[in-house]
Amino acid sequence: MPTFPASPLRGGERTGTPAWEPWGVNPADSTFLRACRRQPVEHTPVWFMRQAGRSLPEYLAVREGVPMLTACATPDLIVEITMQPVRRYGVDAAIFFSDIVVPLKAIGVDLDIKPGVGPVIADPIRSPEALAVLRDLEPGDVPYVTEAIGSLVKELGEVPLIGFAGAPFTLASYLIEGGPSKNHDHTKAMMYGRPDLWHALMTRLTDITLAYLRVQAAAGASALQLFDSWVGAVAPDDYRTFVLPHTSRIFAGLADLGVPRIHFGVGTGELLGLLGEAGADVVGVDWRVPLDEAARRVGPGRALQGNLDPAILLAPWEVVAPRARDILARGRAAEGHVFNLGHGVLPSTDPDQLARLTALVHEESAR
Ligand code: 1CP
Repeated sequence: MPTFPASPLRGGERTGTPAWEPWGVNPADSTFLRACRRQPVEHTPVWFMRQAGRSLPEYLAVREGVPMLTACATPDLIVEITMQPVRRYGVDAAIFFSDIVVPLKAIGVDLDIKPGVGPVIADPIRSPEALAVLRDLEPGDVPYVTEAIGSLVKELGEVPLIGFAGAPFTLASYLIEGGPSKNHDHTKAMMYGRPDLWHALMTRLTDITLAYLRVQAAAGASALQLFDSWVGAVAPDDYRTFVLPHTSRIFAGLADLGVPRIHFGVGTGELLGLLGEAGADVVGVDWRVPLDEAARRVGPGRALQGNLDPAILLAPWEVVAPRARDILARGRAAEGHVFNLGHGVLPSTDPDQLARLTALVHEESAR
């Protein structure tokens, strides 16, 4: 099997310039980007976290025999898989097909994505010496990202493309634990017990994440989502001390790009105000807090994204429809609302449910 390709490009070219203009079709007026910017929209835009992937037969077909990290480094596959849910559902945004550990792999961290498990790190980072592996990321480290985004922007036309990265806390958890974790024990042990090492690690990850998101915007992504999936494990005071300085630096470091910045985590009900403070334009909300209450907690000046429990899609459509209507109604309390799930699509989801949900959101939110 091929491994991650060598990087033929080097250097800092192409960072910093949003690149959707050159092809003459500009998604800037799309419903999705307008909602992110809290501008009036004709209908509530909708996309689904993990909309590409194991719930789609066409995904399973193209992934057959191809390891996940190989798929993430193969532009033709990235383009095809990213387009699949756009073709099937008519969602209002595409999300770049990749994984949060791709930039770490690209700078040389020894890791793999194991089927049915997730990211596994060969040498977990638990000492100052181990930090040395986390060098800066340069655009030339991820030429397949730049190439795939360039092709996608042409193919998508006026449908915006969301670029993404894992947030420092969530990346740190994988790097310190060595893989997926329920309680993040080693992660918290470092955070509480070795704050200097913790902040040094978070600072390295912040630099890498910022550079990686800027590469995606330079290549043409028209919004950027930061996935801090596991940060709900942290209490608010600890978030302020150990996480907020780093996520704030990421959002501040993207401000000049002019693309909407989305900030998402799971189990973040008690952190919503702090997520708003971190500086994103849109705060993602999981299914545990109703959107009208989330709007109150996040405060003014932010749009919201969410928040149907992905497990509801496993129930009959008669159960799904009123839940979706309730979310649309509560979403009106926010200054802008992007309909989404409260976390990623579950692998056993029937794609027809997502097709019907997309249609319901479009029809019933029409102004
Ligand atoms: O072999 C396979 O098919 C691997 C399954 C898989 C897939 C399809 C993984 C491993 N990642 C992905 C794609 C992926 N990862 C996307 C696709 C784009 C889309 O939305 O369509 C995205 C956005 C991610 C991001 C990601 N990876 C997150 C953040 C989002 C979230 O769901 O919270 C996280 C936490 C990961 C880690 C990861 N990668 C893969 C798995 C199974 C996991 C989770 C492991 C765990 O439970 O800790």
